[in-house]
Amino acid sequence: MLQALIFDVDGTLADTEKDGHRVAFNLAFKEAKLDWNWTEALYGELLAVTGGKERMARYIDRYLEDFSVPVDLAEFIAALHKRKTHYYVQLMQAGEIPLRPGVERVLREARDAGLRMAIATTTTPENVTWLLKSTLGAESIDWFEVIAAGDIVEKKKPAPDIFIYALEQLGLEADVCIAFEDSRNGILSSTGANLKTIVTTNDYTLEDDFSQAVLVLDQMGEQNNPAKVLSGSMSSTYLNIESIKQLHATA
Ligand code: XBP
Ligand code: MG
Repeated sequence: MLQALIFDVDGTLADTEKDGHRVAFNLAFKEAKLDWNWTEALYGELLAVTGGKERMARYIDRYLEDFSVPVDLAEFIAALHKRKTHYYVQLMQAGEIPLRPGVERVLREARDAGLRMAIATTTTPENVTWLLKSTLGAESIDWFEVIAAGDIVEKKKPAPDIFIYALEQLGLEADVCIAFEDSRNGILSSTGANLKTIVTTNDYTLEDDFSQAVLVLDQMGEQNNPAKVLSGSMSSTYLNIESIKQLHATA
């Protein structure tokens, strides 16, 4: 029997990457007088690495030829990342990024159905709480029994550690839970923790390999805004708790 839903955040609950994280990185670079500019296309490449600090480290290592690397690179990156988080939180506070279609409804239906909920994400914890606060109100933070985020585990997605941590905190086995993801790194992480996984794609992840997913949709959708099934099958025209329970039971 299905007991809990475990959600990724970036790309799954909201389209935060292009107009959120990317913009915040660029603001932090500008403030630090770095002439780095992460375009939408470049950011798509950089998303191969999860974690903002790890992403900057990859950029310095692979994309910059003439950059004189600071003696304490980790400290340099951590300071830059702190400013990036500051700008990202500002964007959330301004309510710049809405939840994706169907997300709020699925969360509310899950609560009404008595399902437990958790979050498993690579992003910084305060980014998650501010997204929830700005879209659903401060009380929504308590809808999630566990918010597993950021540096709480050593190895970020695609490693399964963050989902394993969320399961441990819930005190549940993977087979009574289902995960929601949007990316290849995400599904590698969730299925690595033995979780059945429903994927909603976005512009950055449309071409990713989701062969391990129990269902791939373009969005959760709504009654008046149907989801497109990209792989697998669903009995309803949009994702609801009944269809999630059915997928969990049969997939
Ligand atoms: C999200 C990420 C994060 C954010 C940046 O991946 O990769 O790195 O882009 O967040 P997922 P921070 O959706 O798979 O969890 O800068 O706070 O690390
Ligand atoms: Mg994601």
